[in-house]
Formats: sequence, C-alpha cells, structure tokens
Amino acid sequence: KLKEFRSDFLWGASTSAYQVEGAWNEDGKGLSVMDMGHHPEGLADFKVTSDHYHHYKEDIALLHELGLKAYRFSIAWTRIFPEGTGKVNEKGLEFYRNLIDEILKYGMEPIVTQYHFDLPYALHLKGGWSNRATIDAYAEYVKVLYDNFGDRVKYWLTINEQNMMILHGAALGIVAPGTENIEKEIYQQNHHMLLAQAKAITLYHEMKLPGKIGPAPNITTIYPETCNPDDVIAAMNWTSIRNWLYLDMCVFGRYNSIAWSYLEKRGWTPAIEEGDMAILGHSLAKPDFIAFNYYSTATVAASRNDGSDKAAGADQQIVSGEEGVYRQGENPNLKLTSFGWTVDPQGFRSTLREINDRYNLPLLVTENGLGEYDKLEEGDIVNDDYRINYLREHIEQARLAVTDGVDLLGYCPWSAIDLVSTHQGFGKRYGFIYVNREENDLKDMRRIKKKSFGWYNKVIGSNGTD
Ligand code: BGP
Repeated sequence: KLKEFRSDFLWGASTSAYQVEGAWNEDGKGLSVMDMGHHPEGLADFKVTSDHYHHYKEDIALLHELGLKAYRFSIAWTRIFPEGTGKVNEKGLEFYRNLIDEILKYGMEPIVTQYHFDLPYALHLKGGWSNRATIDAYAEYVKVLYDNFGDRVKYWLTINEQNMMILHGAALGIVAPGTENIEKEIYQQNHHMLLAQAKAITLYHEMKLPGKIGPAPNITTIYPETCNPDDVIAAMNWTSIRNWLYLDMCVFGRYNSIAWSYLEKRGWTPAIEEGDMAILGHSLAKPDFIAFNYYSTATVAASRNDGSDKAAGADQQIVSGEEGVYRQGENPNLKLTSFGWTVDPQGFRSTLREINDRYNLPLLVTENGLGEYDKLEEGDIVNDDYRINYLREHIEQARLAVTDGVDLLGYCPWSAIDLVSTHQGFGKRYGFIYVNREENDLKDMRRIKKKSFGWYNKVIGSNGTD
C-alpha cells in the first residue's frame, strides 16, 4: 500500500530572478554576471524575460489559481546590493517585500533562494569567488535578507546548483581570462562558496528565526554502464565528485575523501586557511533539510584513458567524461527529451533514496521538469501532454520513495511560468503558464494557462493521489 504525501506537503513551482523578472536595470538594480554574459545570437537575453517584475501581481494570482501551496523564487543579489556589497538599494527590498506579501496574502509559502547564478558583476570584477571578500559580501547580503524577510519566509535555500556552477565553471567563464590552472581556481572558488554557505546557515540559526534553511544542489543517480567492476568504480567516483563533495561538506562539515583524493591527484586541492574548517564544521552550519534539483540521470563507464574522454560541456545535464575518471555511457533503457536529456522517473526515486540514506534529513525537491518547444494553438491552447506525462511519472516515483521511507517536504517543478532557459532562450519552455513572446519578439506578453495547469491543479487538490 502506498503512503500518502504529508498533509502539509509543499506543492510548489519554481523560478529564478534573472530568468523571470526582466527589469534588468530598473529601480537601482546593479548588473550581474548573467546580465553581462555572452548570449547566443537570436536567443532571448535576460533583459525583459517574462517581465515578472511588472506582472508579479497577476502572476502570483495565477499561481494561487493553480493551487500552489508554495512558490520558490530567487532574490537578485544585485537588486539588494547593486555593487554586491556596501549600500543597500531600498527599492530592491521594496520589490521583494511586496512580492512576499503578495504570496502570503494567498496563503502560499515563499521558498526563497538566496543566490541563483547571478553574482553581482561588481564582485566578479574584483575576482568573484576567487576573492575571499566575496564570502563576507555574501554574509552581509544574507543578513539583510534575514533582517527584512526572516519573520515571514519559512524556507530558505542558500546557493542554487553550486555543483553545476563548479563543474561547468570553465564553460560558464567564472574564472578570470588568462588563469593558468582553471580547475584549481574553480575548486578554490568552490571552497569559498562552501564557506559562504556555512556562514549563511550558521547566521540563520544564530538569529533563531522561525524557519528552515538548506542547500540546493543538482543531485542525480549515476549508473554504471555495465556491471563490469571498472564501470562501477567509475560511477562511484563520479558520484562522489559530482554529488557528495558538496553535500558532505554542508551536512558533515568535511570534504568527501574520494573527491578530495581526486583533487589531490590532479593538484586541484584548494588552499584552506586557518579557521576555515571550524566555520565549515560549526554545529549550527548543518542544514535543516536538503533541497535538490533533479532532471535526469547520467550513465558512465570507465575512462578509455586514450585522450578521448573530454571534460563536461556547458549543458549541465550532459556529461561527456573526464580522462582517467569516467566517460559518458549509453543507457538503452531511457528515452531522451527533445534537448537530449534522459527521462528517468525511477532515477528520481533512487536519487531521493540515496540522499535520504546518506544524510537522513528531510528532502525538498526544488526543480524537476520538462523543457520543450511548446506551441500556442488557435484559441489560446497549449497542449503539453508530454509535460503532464513527465511530471505525473515523477510524482508517482516520489510517492514510491515516500512509501520507501523518505521524508519528503515538498515538490516544486521547474517552472511556475515560462521563462528564459539559461542556454536555450525562450524556445525551451518549462512553465504551467505560457508567456506569449518569442525569442526577440516581445509580442503582448500575455499569460495563458497550458493544459498542464489544470492537470497540476487537480494533482494538488488530491494531494498527489490522482
Ligand atoms: C537548472 C537551473 C535552472 C534552469 C534549469 C533548466 O540547472 O537551476 O536555472 O535553467 O536547470 O535548465 P535549462 O534552462 O538549461 O533547460
């Protein structure tokens, strides 16, 4: 017999600031690395996106109509501190105060990400995460968030997909041009981000605010391509490097030893200053829950060791391998999305179980969803049955995981409303709500409920049993 989801299950949906808000330079907002990044020709940039900044009341009303119990969004650091540190921008605080009040007005729970890829450009110019001053800037920033919203926000997420930022850092250009040993620098940045996160969680707990806080990496099960023991070891190695390096530090306050020895072999271990391990291992730095994003699984095999196993590219879900560690394998059991990501609902169940087994903390799913080329048909109809199928299968597997014994707090698919995909512009849509624009054609920005909107509303109404 299947167990039910908790009675207070957080049925939600997610967005992030730079992908949904637009108003990239309004009301005193500073520029972020996302604003300044390179945009492929012909794809929507992050200047207007879904213009949620100006449509937020309408959008939140729609999310209430959708039946959401929770809405996950991120705060743009650059609206609060245009220069990353120093002077606070009151207009930025005002926007998020209004947004949070609007969400609460409908009885929904705000789930707030502190930092979703959009590092202030001013900090980037001073070395970004290579510079230890960014750790203090982050602590200063989250203190302002707690002071202003800590009484009303009950769920906080620190850094979105830190592991993806690190693993794809070379492609995303997070290190200064001309850096000699890019990976070493990236793992130094990783160390600094881990410190920033530990400080943010410790401070939150010290302030005794009435809520919970956790990290939000992208975690997935890694399959060995065959039962050849070499492939199994490759899958285990990649699991430690891709998943546990981040969560072990957050939960246990120590570096994962398999990942550490991998860094050592390559000469990529970060410099650890005196006092760092005390911050990382602080008793109050342990998270209250683990949030994670899940889209697809990876399958790997032993490296061929012949120079053909390249490092991962810019698309975070598609790995191609790393010389001497693993290479991408094939999984004949799984279908691919139109964008080449594996679809693996059962992998969702195993991922939930793996995290539960390792950390024994409540879990919160902060992203899961299907990016597709949605089509607006006559009569304002978007028939996204493929999305309904994807989400239904994942929810079924989440329920099996709960039945297996996982404590699952909530499920927030990506995305609440259409927004700009990080690498594929507006062509790749995820929302329950269609936004009537195309890449560089803003059209009328009308909001249109997709077929999945009515479907998800029923799912929530039945607490996931329908
Ligand atoms: C996650 C990010 C989101 C979102 C999502 C979909 O990694 O946290 O910001 O972009 O992936 O990815 P994409 O837009 O590349 O399809």
